[in-house]
Amino acid sequence: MTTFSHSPTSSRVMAACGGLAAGALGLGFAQGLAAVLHASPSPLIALGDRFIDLTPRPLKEWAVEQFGTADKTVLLGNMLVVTALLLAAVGIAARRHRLLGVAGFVVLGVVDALALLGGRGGADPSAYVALVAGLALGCAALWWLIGQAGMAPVAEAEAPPGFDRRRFLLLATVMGGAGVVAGAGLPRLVPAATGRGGVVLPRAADPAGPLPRGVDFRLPGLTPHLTPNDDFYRIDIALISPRLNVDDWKLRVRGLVDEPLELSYRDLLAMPLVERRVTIACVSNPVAGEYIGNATWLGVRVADVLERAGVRAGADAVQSRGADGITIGTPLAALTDGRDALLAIGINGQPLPIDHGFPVRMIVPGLYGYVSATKWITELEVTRFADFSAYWTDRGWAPQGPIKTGCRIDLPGDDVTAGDVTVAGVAWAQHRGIGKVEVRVDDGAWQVAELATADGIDTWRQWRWTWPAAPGTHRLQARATDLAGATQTSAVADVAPDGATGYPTIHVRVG
Ligand SMILES: Nc1nc2c(c(=O)[nH]1)N[C@H]1C(S)=C(S)[C@@H](COP(=O)(O)O)O[C@H]1N2
Ligand SMILES: [Mo]
Repeated sequence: MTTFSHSPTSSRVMAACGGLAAGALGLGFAQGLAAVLHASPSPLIALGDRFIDLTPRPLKEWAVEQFGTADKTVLLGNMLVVTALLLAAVGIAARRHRLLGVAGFVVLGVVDALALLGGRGGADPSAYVALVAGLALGCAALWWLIGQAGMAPVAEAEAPPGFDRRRFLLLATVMGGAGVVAGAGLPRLVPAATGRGGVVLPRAADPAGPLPRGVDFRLPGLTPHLTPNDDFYRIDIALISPRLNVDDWKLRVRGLVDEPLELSYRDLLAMPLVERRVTIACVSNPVAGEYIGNATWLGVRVADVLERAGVRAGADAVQSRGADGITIGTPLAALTDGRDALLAIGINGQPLPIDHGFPVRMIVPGLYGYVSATKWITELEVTRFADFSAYWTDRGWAPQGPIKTGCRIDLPGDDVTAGDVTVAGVAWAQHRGIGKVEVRVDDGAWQVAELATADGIDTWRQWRWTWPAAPGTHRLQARATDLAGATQTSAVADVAPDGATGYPTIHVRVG
């Protein structure tokens, strides 16, 4: 057995380990308890949510640009590192006086409680229970552990009597490990975490019908007409996707309605199911970007649900809420004008993946996701645009977000051989339909591309054009025109506040 050498530095490191271990135990227990109690958000997620919500737009855009959809993993990682440093600091303080350590944990707990309090649409009361229970456990663990070391109250120069460093580290490791096990393990004990595995999608009363012949040129490297679920882009403010259970899920319909409703998943499935192919896009999709995808959606018409509740005169908007706390404002007209606005339960023949909104999300042809595509949806509030402002509107994005006509050049790659070269891509003008796509080389005349067969007006449309490519480096651009004859603008605009514009451009070296 080694006995602790009494250098203050080493004692400080020990104390830091103690803070970390006791903190991990408390935090892990609180995280686990939150899962068991179905408390949302958990202490860590509450912090992350506040961080995401308070991040200024330029920083957020920078993060998305740097890390893409991994931005959340990076944020979670950073949060864990900062939390660990804070816990270690509290441990060092506790070495001076155990009460100082307890005070440190309490301060961290209060910060988290404030995050819960100021969070999106209020936290569950049980979230505070989990936090307080974890805090109490953490404080007790710290008190005990530091006491074991005989560290405090001890003057720095004084030798802690009978301190066994190895035993202390063992205790700290066991304690921290128990925290990790509680945080990671307890949530797994919660029965039927989502119920997704047990969902069998009913058949559509009104199916999408087979894909028309010729919608997909099937060219290697060209975006397929239908986006596989695993390739579908993901954008949301949820640090961890809410895991909802179909047995507990409810959709409240309230606001300016004759009769407020509460629909269960079963109620929803009992309504006529409609299946439609719709291309959805993110307002943050840069010109030629990847935040767009086309899928077959199965769901109930939003209009049918609203009709059951009876929309009152004067309403012009529906504010929907997601279980991650988001609010989304959609024009009432887009939900009731006859287009296929759905409360979707399925995508491409599967129940919605958890990341894409299980069990129910909204899909509205023609509108960017931030004003229409509410995932993990829990509420429809019929209201007036004048009476609310939604999550992204509060952060400077436009209250209304119709999708702008656009296109992308997928082919060819950077290097080709001189001769006939296939240029191809997709074009979209949701709910207006694509009428024409043109390509030009080095600012030459616009050449009309061949269009794939249209699949309705709510999906994108593939296009291709054969380019007699001469050696040299060339600049290719494309532009789309909708069925009403309106061509996408050449004016270059950023994604904020209501969607990027400009012609997609590629440079190709012909050898
Ligand atoms: N609950 C919830 N729904 C949401 C969002 C969100 O942050 N939370 N983001 C919206 C945005 S901005 C887009 S573009 C789409 C993306 O849907 P997807 O991740 O399934 O592609 O979801 C929309 N629905
Ligand atoms: Mo979006």
